[in-house]
Amino acid sequence: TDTATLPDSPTITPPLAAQIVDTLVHRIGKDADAALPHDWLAATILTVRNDIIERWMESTKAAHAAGAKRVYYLSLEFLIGRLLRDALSNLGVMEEVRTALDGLGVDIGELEEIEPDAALGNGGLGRLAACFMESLASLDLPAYGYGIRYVNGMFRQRIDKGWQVELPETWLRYGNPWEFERRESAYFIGFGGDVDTLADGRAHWDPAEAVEAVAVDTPVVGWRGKRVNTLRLWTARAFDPIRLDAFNAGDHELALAGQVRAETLVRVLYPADSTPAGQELRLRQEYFFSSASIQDIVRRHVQYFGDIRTLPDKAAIQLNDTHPAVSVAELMRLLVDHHDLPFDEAWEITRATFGYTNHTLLPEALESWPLSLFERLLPRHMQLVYAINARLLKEARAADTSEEAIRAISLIDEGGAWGSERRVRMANLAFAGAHSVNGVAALHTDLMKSTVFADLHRLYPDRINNKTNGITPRRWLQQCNPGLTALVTEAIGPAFLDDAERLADLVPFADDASFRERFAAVKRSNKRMLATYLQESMRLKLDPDALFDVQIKRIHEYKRQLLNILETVALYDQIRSHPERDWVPRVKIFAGKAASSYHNAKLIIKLANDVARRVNGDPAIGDLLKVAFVPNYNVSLAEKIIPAANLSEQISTAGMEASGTGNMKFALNGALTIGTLDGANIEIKDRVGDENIVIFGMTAEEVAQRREGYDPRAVIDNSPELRQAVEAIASGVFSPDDPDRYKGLIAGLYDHDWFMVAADFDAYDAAQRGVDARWRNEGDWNAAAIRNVARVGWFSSDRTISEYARQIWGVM
Ligand code: DL6
Repeated sequence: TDTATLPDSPTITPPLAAQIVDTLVHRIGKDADAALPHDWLAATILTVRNDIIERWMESTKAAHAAGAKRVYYLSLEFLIGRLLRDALSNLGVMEEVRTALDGLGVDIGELEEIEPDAALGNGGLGRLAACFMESLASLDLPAYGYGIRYVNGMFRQRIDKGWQVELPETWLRYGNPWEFERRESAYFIGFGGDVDTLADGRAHWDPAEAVEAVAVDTPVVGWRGKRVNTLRLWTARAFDPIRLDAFNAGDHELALAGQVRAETLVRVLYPADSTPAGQELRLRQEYFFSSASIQDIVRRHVQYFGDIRTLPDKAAIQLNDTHPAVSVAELMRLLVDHHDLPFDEAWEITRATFGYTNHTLLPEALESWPLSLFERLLPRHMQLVYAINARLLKEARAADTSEEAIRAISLIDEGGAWGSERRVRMANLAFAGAHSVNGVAALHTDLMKSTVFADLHRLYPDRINNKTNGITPRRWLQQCNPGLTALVTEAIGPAFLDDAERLADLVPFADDASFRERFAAVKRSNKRMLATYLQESMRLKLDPDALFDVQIKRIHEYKRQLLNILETVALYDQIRSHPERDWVPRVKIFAGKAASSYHNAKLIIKLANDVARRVNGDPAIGDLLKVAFVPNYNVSLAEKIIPAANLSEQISTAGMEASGTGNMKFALNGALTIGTLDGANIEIKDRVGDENIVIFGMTAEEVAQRREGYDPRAVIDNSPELRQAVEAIASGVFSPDDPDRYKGLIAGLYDHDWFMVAADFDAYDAAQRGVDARWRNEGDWNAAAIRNVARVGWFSSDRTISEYARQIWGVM
């Protein structure tokens, strides 16, 4: 085509359309006539990437030249989602690229839709890591993210007759034009074997097996392209890709076994976010990526600064939960065995370098490894853990700590009860090896001090601090909600694009009736787009004027999707019994994945689907109530649903949700929260004001008190609405094909109800009817929604990262 013709003078950059076609021809090997959509996608990415690479190199060189301290964020999960829109928008070239593609007859929207999600994470923890990477670049802070390049990320969820089916996610099917393999950055990672202790206290570890970790880099573009940082994900390779002796002897499987074993390490993301892995592969993954990252950090430091003892001045390493906690022992090993530092000095350096973030208090999610497994796989690290523990317990004894507290502080859980085995406690190792230990919301941090880390906190009272989570407003407002972004810009100017807290300038507009109408029109248009999408993808017809009530997140009993479903069933019953009443039309939207081994979570998905089938097919209900379980929840789906939500469900049992970040995304997009006083809901309430949020249920303290003598059966019997809903589900009203399907689930409610669903039901139900009443006053509803948008700028991850940078990393 004409546009492919390059100008004669090489000094003039050809127009963008010509560059894209040139890339298509010379890099992809197709012409415009033969190109398929994913060829156009790759050509577009490779073309805009040129500019990104230049900025990337500049960023790296400037950090070197300045001798800058770098931040290293170690995380087993990065839930990135798609990158094209993010990169174009942050570079400010979205319109230019759209126009160029238009001219080539290619719809950029279609390209955006076929880009696979990089789903290298389970949920909140992984998505937080992705927001943090973007904010680090936006704040111009030199940083590396370190993780694993999983070949298959978070599984693809299909809903088959209402049941979750897990299918492999194949995001790398067409290659990944964003990434660069760095064959020169490769490290030896050993497992097993023996340790020889040398006379000087050092040790020589002779691993029984080893793999090679190879770096694969993805550029992370900050807002306005200010800085480009690196997300370095490790892939694994066998040192000997093939054993020729075995191959020539005819044993082809054995010949390739080493490579298969190496690839297994990076094959799949562990499919749970708060259940114990208990599997050797998981520990191998953790050590593999921790060791490669720490070796890389130490190598870079020595190369640029010479003296390993200055490491804490030039490197801040943040452990995203305990998954990388073995890094503490790995750094000690390198310092003591490879850099010949005395143990005490190595320990000072280690503690000054690491920070640790805790993301959950759920006991089942606090990682610990059977000591026998840890010792077999990492014999030298086991020795170091013992040595660190001896030091730790000596300090504890010197501080007059009781024997009971000593047992809680120890890095080793001595087991014993009912013959349980000894285990290595990763949270205690991370706590001991870090100068800062932070929680992710105010309540969570307080609970860390009074529960799981109470004894460690008493010993080191200055170590625990709070860093309330945040979300990047680029992805979660500007990119996912262009309509609202344009409206806000028109009202208050563009300053909020650079400083989300300037959204506060919008507060007075809540009282402006004409602005409220325009705000409502944007929301309605987002709802219409979502309704069209759901009509096309699920063949479900929704009324865009109904109240869109949304609960999207991992399916977990503590998040209480069951409470929401029970209330839905109660509402369904009420509408059927009293059709004459003035009901507010509602659409209940659910989405989320359950860990493949989590029986009750999968049953809750089935229940949501069973309820949806019955309610949606009931002509007596019409459009007054619709229920949708949208399959395959991921970042891209969240970007479609959140801008269309009116009501955000954040209804965890108080004390159990560390923070939540979905709650922030919804509020930023003008949804009202219905929620418990849990996690960051509390801080959202403090900022948006009591009258702009719907709070119900027990506090964390009340939950703890209520457990004593809690009798859920009596509670259910005393609540006519709850009893009716529970009995309907238990008796098979929603599962006529298998009337006993939910007997066990409901029996759990009667029997123990650990998550206090029954105890909070009436308060929740009343709060929902209060929501109906508020919804009827459109002006007031929209005013409250606008105040939510205006007052949650503080939850920008730029604010969170600034706090980490100043108070933990010392880089700002
Ligand atoms: O801090 C990010 C995110 C919080 O917002 C959620 O409340 C919390 O549940 C989540 N934690 C995990 C736990 N995984 N582990 N271990 O994902 O972290």
